[in-house]
Amino acid sequence: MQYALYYYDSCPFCQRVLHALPNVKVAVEQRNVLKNPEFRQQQAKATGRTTVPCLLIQDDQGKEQWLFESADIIRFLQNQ
Ligand SMILES: N[C@@H](CCC(=O)N[C@@H](CS)C(=O)NCC(=O)O)C(=O)O
Repeated sequence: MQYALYYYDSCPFCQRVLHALPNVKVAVEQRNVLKNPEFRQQQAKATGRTTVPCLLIQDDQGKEQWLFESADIIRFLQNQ
């Protein structure tokens, strides 16, 4: 599995997730959607939304799942 967090720095909900990352057991790539508009476009194309934080979960077959809501993202990552 691979994980990528779509976020930007001034978003307080993103900060909540970012602060939780050091305490989870999986590696999460950080994708700043303001510094890299390509990430924002990817998320918008796949989900129809630009809301952050958003976690991209990719399984070993490349199948994608996108998860919104900071509390749900933190809970999900803590269970991995
Ligand atoms: N309830 C959501 C709130 C997320 C939220 O409001 N994010 C704001 C940034 S702080 C946002 O992306 N707003 C723009 C949009 O929804 O397109 C969470 O906890 O993740």
